[in-house]
Amino acid sequence: LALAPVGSPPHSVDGFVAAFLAELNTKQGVALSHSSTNAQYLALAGTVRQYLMARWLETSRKTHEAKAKTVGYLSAEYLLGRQLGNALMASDLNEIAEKGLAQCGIDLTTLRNQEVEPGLGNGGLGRLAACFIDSLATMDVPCIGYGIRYEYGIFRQTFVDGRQVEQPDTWLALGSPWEFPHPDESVQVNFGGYTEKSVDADGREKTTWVPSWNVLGVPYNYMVPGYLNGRVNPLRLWSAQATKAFDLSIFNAGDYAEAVRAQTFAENISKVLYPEDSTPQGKELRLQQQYFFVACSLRDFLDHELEEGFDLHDLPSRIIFQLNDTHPVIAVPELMRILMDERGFDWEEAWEVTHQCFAYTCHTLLPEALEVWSTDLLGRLLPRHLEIIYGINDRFLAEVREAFPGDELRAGRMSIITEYPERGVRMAYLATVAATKVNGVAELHSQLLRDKVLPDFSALWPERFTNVTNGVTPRRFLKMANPKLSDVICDAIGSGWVTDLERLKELETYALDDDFLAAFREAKDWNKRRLTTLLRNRDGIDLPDGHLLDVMVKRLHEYKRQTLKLLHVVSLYEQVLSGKLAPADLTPRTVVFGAKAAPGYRMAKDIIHLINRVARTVNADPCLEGRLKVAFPANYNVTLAEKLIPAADLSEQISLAGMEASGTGNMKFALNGALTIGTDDGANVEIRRLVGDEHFFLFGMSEPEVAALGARGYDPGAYYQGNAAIRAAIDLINSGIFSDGDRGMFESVTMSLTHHDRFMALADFESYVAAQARVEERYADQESWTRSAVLNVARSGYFSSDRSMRDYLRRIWHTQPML
Ligand code: 26Q
Repeated sequence: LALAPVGSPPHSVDGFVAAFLAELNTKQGVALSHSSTNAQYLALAGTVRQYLMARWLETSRKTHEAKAKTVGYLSAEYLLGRQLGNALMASDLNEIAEKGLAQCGIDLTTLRNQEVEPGLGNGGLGRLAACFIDSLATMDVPCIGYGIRYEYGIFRQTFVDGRQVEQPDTWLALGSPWEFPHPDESVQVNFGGYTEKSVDADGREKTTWVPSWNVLGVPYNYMVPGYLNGRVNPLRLWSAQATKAFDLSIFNAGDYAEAVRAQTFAENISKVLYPEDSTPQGKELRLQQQYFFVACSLRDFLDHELEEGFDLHDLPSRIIFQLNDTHPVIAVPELMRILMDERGFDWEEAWEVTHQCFAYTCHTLLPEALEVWSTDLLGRLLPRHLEIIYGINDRFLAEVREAFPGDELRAGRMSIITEYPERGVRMAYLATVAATKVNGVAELHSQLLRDKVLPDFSALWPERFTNVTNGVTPRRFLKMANPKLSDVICDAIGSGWVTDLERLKELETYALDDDFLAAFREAKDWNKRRLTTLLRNRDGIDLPDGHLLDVMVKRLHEYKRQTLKLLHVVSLYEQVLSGKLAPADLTPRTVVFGAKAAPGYRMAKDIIHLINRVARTVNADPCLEGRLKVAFPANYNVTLAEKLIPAADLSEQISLAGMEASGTGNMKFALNGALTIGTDDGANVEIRRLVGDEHFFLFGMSEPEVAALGARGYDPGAYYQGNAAIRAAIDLINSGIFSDGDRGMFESVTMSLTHHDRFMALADFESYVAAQARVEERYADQESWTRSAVLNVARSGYFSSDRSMRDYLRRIWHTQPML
């Protein structure tokens, strides 16, 4: 008996109100008159879910029926941001919900603000995954996002006396209305134990993995709605639970307390997101997380997505797994293991299929950020996988020796196994050997990946390497985050840009239209007022009117050079203090920082402390006449980004050239009409090329210049001695003026700058200050500034994640939209 899938409530205010009240009464169990904001929010989410449900079921049916090739996006992180606004937008329910709720005496904005964002990622890489799955759904491409349902996402940052203090992110505490748990589709994941060799009836050697413990992966489905197109793809996040075997037989013999302890042990696996570190620590739990979600995901796809009896030799026609950095690379030996040990493939057959099923994206250039797992740990946790990795390496090195006979040095350099500082598996090498394609995330980054990180591999397999420049979803980061500018754009060129961002080009002619410029500026002012209200309520920060809003928001890392921005601020302050600069000659400016530091990254935390202390002193000093302010709202996240970015005038993208793989914040700012001050790094290179030199403030050394200076020997002390402004700024920090007279408080930061300065902030300082002077000059001419801002918007269509997805489809995945 084929039952039709459930229908949606009627797409009308009445239909909506009926569905909403039914949710409130029957699911939340409260009457409207007695309902809390949270109950109302949960009921609203449930209502919106009802509208998406029929599309979800229909998408799944259609995809299975077509046996379409699917993208399996494997990512340890998804930095989704709030769901409600996106779901309303994607199902065209905004107006209806607003009116319907108003009839119930409820303000939609209040309910939106009730939502705690799922912060299941650290920063760029996790947010990129979220943008990509949005674009794939919007482009009608079958995709399953696979990841981990962390019980605690990225920590909540607070400041205590200006220092970062982390609080657990309890995002699930008030309910999680966007997920559907499916305990019925749970998957068992094995760990530990040993392997056994035997010979089967045909005389073939067979390996059996005898694990020593296991956990259960419970899938939680999230709906990923395409924009107004009826498609709803799944995001499947795995949660770890103890299995019966785990708590009853292995750890205990009727000992209840021990059984509960074992349960906790299992559930720790998906307990908490690891904060990104400048140097990965090789923590066992992190490896458990990686294998856990990857094993669940492969099992899920093979057993639940493919039809019964599917011939796995044809697997590449049905799936391409995209590895979001090396975090999921253990999927490679896992698929090999399944094909050989469970499905009877021989090595060559299994390798052929595995190779075709994976592609790898690298997101870094910093050598210390590349993951290496000790063979000790791997062998203990996943003995069979380590054997397979050795097998992959042996065959790979044989190929290298054949291609470069006698070149043992090369074979040593390329080995997946390193011997120093201990024997370990270089996950980036494993990924590169396994993948059909390896890509960097911006043109410069992909070039440096080929030339500096993996040169031997690109010599061996030049055609394997490619670039796909990152992008951002215009739905969340322009239409939703910046409704005023979106209206201004729609009034001029219609609404096609929302799914075809290159159409923003049509705005170019409006850059000379006074009415358009006025409307554009009005939208920016509205965004600033909205931000002012938010920061007053959220942080007790007041933003002065009429200031240039200068924004640097991103994770705190030395290579990103928040200290360069800070030195500029300190230098301006010092010049006023010492009488070199009249306060009246300062361009009124508010510098906004937003940044989390990894909890174990000492220097990053010291820099946060310093920024807060500088802010405290500068903001309180009347000598500046209120013309220079520093704002550092705590806990920068997607929700805050959506308010900050649309309000910004100036976007700070000032990493040392060659260090920032791409950046994606840079794209969000340009798309929202901020001008960029930036180095020739990551995607800045492409932004500048597209928006034009006159509309971008370039400064600093180029990557080759950085390399040359490094080779000559860089001496930051010489810049400190030789540049009076640098010296005065650093001396001011060391004077104790920001630290109640304590001259040693920020020694770690100033000593690092003057003695090591690994990221050459001092070398770029003069050029940066000169570029800031050009900023001020341009900003003084509001008309010219606004014209540049408009052209930034008009020329940023390339940075849509829809375009990134088209590039992946064509160059890497070889799949098509279903349309
Ligand atoms: C690794 C091991 C142990 C614990 C944590 C980690 C870890 C987690 C997250 C390491 C790195 C990350 C995230 C990296 C990241 O966000 N990279 C950024 O990726 C963006 C998307 O491609 C780029 O735009 C940025 O340039 C890049 O820094």
